[in-house]
Amino acid sequence: MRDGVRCLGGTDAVSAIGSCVFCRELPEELRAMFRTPLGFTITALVMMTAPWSGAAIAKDTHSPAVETVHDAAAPALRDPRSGAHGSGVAPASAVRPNAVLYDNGPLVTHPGGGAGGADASAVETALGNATFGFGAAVSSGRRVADDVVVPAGGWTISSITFYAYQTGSTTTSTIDHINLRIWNGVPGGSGSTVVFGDDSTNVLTGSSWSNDYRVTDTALTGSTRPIMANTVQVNTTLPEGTYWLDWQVGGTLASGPWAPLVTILGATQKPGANGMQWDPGTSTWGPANDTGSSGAQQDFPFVIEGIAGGGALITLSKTVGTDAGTCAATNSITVPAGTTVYYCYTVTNAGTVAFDTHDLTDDVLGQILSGQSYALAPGASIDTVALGLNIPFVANATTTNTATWTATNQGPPVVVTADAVASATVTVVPLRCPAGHTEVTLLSEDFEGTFPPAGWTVSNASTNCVAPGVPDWTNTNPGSRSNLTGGSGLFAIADSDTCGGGSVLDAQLWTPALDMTGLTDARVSFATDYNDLSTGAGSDMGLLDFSTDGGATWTNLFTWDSDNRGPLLVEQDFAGGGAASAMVRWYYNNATWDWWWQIDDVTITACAPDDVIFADGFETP
Ligand SMILES: [Ca+2]
Ligand SMILES: [Ca+2]
Ligand SMILES: [Ca+2]
Repeated sequence: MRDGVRCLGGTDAVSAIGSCVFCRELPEELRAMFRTPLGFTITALVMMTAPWSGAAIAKDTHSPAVETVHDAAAPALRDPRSGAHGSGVAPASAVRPNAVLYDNGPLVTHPGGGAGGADASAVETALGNATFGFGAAVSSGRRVADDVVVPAGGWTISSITFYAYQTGSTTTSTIDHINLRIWNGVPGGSGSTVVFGDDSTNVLTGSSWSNDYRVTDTALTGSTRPIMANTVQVNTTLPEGTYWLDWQVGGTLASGPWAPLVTILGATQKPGANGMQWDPGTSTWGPANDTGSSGAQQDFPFVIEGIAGGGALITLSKTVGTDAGTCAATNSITVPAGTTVYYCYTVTNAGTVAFDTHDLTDDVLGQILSGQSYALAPGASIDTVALGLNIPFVANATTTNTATWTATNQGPPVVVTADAVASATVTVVPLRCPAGHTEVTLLSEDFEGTFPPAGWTVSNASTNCVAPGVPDWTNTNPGSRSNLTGGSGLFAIADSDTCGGGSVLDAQLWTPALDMTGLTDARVSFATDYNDLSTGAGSDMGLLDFSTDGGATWTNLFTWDSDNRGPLLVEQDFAGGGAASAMVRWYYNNATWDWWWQIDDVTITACAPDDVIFADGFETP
């Protein structure tokens, strides 16, 4: 029908009654001329055109920003007395928030004053307002936004109810989509970021008539705009601050969906109203101003449900160790391949809401807890060992796994959840020895006893030391230095600095001769601090050598001519396997009143075939 009409003076159509469409306001003196038999006063003239071949006036084609009382796009003024729309009886399933944290403002201006005794939310044209609703349709790309202040202590939000209508709908909801973003500031403003949601995911979980019609103050019983209450699940915690909700609505009808305004009887706007609308044409947010003569900026009604005061919050730690039945202290360990490690998860209630049910999922280990009942009060902690769980894992490769613990309060008044994530890493090192072999330790020395230790040899050719002999390899620490090696307690040191000017330090420290017959993969390891003074030929040097003939001849493993400061652990393989008389030496050479070399915690290991271990009695059958 509307395709056949054009409004005088432009395309600013207003409303339709039956087959008549009304546009511009008529002078008062002409209105009486057009009083209809039904009692309607015609307030505008329409020029019929036949045929009408231009663009339809239907508003949705053009994605208008608002639906106004001057807008004829929808069957706006279908005779409410026809009874065709709206029963006037609140549906049993009407969404009624039951744990309200915040209500952004009233929508109803006439409780029980609408069609069939339902509520009415009236556009107060008498005050110069003209907007039924602001466009927020997915199909139009428009969005609306409004602010909310979360007080100190924060909120755990379970759900938010938004309001929308589609002109011409029945009281059966046609709303099928809401997407929601929550910003920590003005949408799109500098420094504002989205802290929840996105602009596409449908988070609508329920929609039903709110027992309220959007109408005008001159036709309170209109029933073509039943307002639907639309609930979305949020389940998030917001700390104190000012936030903006920014949402969009989808429906199955062509009109809108439209976002009705916060409406207060006798006022053109809610005091301080600052609602905004997104214009996809210009990609800007603008004030949601009523298009009537009032021009008043509006707010949008919404209701937030949840729990106040810090809300639902948990923290999770995940540790891993090699002892069953205990919670390890670290989340990072290094083990040989094939080691069985044990994970432990500790959750702490860091919020103000008690939890009663727990789920735990690990991306490597799978589901660990499912619907576990445990009363976790605010401030309390519980770990999986205490819950009776021993969580073993055979580490054959380096593994970092991440777990998510979800704690739930099953309500009432509302169900809230909190999640926390934690990771642990098991670093797997290759086995020290080849298959069929076991590592054996041939020497272990921490220099805490007499010096040189039994079987060790100090060989000095130093000259002109202030106290000859003393600063050579010793554990008496003549320079009163700290153990800088990474070891502890006493250590071996050759101290050129203490030897004094004019001295030349030339000092060797030999291990005992070791029988490595039948062994392979010899390795020396030691903690050390080598402090070099100058570099180049003739300067101070630190040499690590080995011998397979009891010290008659030596092979150099490395020569240090620059700093290798501690704490430093050196692990050096050497070709001593199979030798009947293998030795290692530390040779601090040509130090002329330079610095020092410290070593501590020397071990020499090798690999023995398992049958040799048997034969040597390292292990009893
Ligand atoms: Ca506001
Ligand atoms: Ca020591
Ligand atoms: Ca040097």
